Amino acid sequence: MEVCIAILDVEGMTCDSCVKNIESNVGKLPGLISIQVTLSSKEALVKVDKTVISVDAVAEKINDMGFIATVRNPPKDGIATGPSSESTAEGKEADSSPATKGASPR
Ligand SMILES: [Cu+2]
Repeated sequence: MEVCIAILDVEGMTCDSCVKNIESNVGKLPGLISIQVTLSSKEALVKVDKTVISVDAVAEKINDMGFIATVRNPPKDGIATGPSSESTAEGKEADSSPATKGASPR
């Protein structure tokens, strides 16, 4: 069991029964640990066992019900964090080579 928590943006909810509807339908999915839908902020806090079900599948289920659900924080797959880690590695390389060159002449 591997717990994954994600926030989904859910468009199209108009009242409290939409919220109940999503919570009860999505709550039946195997692997779903908990779902908490907030009407005012149009979001759903979803906790799943990702060895059983993906967050994307939960979003799909909500879409099937006539809403528009998008995953706000995609589960870590390494792609989203690429640019920031790349710039850090570059900075370290640029730092270390001038330091070694500068140290030997003196
Ligand atoms: Cu409604």
